[in-house]
Amino acid sequence: MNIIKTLAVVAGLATALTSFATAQEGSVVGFSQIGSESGWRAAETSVTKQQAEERGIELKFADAQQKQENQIKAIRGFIARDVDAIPVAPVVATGWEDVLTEAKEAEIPVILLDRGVDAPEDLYLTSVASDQVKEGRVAGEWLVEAVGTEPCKVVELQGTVGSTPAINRKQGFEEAIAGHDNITIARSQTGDFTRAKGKEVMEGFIKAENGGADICAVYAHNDDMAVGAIRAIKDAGLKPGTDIKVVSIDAVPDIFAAMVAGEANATVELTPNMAGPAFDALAAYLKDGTEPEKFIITESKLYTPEDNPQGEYDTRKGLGY
Ligand code: GZL
Repeated sequence: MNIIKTLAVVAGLATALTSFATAQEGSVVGFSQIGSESGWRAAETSVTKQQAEERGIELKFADAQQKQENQIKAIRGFIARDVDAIPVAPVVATGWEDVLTEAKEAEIPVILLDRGVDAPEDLYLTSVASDQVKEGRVAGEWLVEAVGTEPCKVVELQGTVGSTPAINRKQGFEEAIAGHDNITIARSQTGDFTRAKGKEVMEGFIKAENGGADICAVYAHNDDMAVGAIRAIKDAGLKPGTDIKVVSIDAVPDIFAAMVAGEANATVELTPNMAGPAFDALAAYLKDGTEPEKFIITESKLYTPEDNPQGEYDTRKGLGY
């Protein structure tokens, strides 16, 4: 390709990139975040703020303290301010149709982050989330592999009641252990994705199951509840990771620290960077109305103590967890 043509191509690319950035530069978005219930949530918040800053987006941030009514109030506030877009991490799946309809009528695109909603798909521009059923399945498949044909009584720490990750991660895990009659879920209760509640509920499971002697494994819908459960197992004089296997989801630094200590066995990674793909889709939409994929699915990778947990801890620590 001759030098003139090359320069023309480079110039074209530069213009495209500039206009892409310009489409987003100076836009104002209102982010309705669930809260700060877990290390992963804190990382998602910090990554979202950093992604906005890198793009020159002004981010209005609202922390709902895990209450849907606070999210709905925040979204209405963003509509009143006529922001350019509203990213939302919906705490539960139901109860969004009215407020999402109000956003649509105000012609403000809504983007769902990390959780889904039971509402018509035309009420949001796109949804960026993991395949949460797959996350549960990967966790279950690890346990099936780990126990073989040995009898294994599992206790389950569920996420927030009515949230799509709690519903889907339960479904996926049950799919994976189906047909393996030696593995049974003996008790299942919500720990609301928090360490404190995870510890409290695990203490109850241990009391109910012969001081924990009858429990083979704990499956926690997120690492924070698993870390709480590890505390409860140790307080009961048992060894997490050996007396009771620990499998969970998120891949936050502290679960890798537990693996280094031999106290956790497996986690399924959930990227905290849902905002990057979301803002890219928004830029294209604001620039020329390009409609993104309705569902942008992030990767789910299994990590065990064989996967350099110290290195994974070092990599993740400081990413806002
Ligand atoms: C899942 C996300 C969950 C995390 C938890 O996509 O919504 O919420 O797994 C967080 O750590 O509380």
